[in-house]
Amino acid sequence: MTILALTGGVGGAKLSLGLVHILDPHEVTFVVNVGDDFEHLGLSISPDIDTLTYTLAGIVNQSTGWGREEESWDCLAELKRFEADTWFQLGDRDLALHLFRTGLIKSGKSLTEITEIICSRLGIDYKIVPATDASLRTHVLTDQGSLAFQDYFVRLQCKPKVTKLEYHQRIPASVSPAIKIDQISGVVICPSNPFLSIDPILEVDEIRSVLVERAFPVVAVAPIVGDRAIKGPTAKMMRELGMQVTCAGVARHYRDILDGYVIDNTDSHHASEIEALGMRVRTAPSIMHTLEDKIALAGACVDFLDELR
Ligand code: FO1
Repeated sequence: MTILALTGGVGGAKLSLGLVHILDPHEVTFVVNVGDDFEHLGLSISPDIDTLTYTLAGIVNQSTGWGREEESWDCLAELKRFEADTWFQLGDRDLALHLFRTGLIKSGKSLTEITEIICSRLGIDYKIVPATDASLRTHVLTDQGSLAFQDYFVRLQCKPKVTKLEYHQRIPASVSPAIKIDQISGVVICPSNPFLSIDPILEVDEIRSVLVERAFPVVAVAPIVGDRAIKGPTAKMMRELGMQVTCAGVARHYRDILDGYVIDNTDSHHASEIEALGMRVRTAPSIMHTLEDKIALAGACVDFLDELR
């Protein structure tokens, strides 16, 4: 039996790092968002998979939370000379991974198989699995029109006003074969952006339906503390979508799939409002600065799952 951790982006990778310090590889599977994936300069790029892979391998750039540590930028500088697209920062070491992945995709391997190969070459014993091997792409509808995810997020730096999210599937996306639905003992939804990181995972029908009809507990960690996102544009997007910008606003968004919700200590005044939605609340320090913070929050999630079982 295994816990699934649903994750995407930098906030998700932080809690995931905490989880690997308290769980063995057979006890947790990381299910990663692929809505951010795109093709750029002819390369297949899977940013959220790479953020988690680099984090668990201990080679992530600590200041950005994505990309490689000890990076160099010679290729990007040459691309600038050709007046190629350089708004998406691809470092030389990171490029090696994209070249490797793109070659394997061209040879017919699935993203699940490729991710497993990359993890094993980087010495990661844990299972990192894309939510689906099919094409599932997040599009952000804004006051500047419909934007592909990375256009919105990186090129336009989340400035356009969001009106709606869409998740485009060429064919109905089926769950990655590496996710064994009948082996799930619990689910942790990491404090990732609900619309950009978690909802695309829940767009995979089998994943959403197993969570709705669950035979195991599901807990989430609030990505909002006070009226601010722990990281990134979550609070701005919630405001633009007309949602209440508090941890309770996110709980309402997830209400069909949650048994438990971890909120920051400073937000304990929201507990009764959240419990009225039909879930239990646990308070914990949820801002993860140090490795100890990540391990403590991961421990609170796993204990909470045990309590709810
Ligand atoms: N995020 C940025 O804000 N700017 C970038 O130039 C950028 C480049 C990049 C390259 C490789 C990679 O794996 C991730 C990268 N990210 C960048 C992060 C990426 O946009 C993610 O989709 C977001 O962090 C959301 O999860």
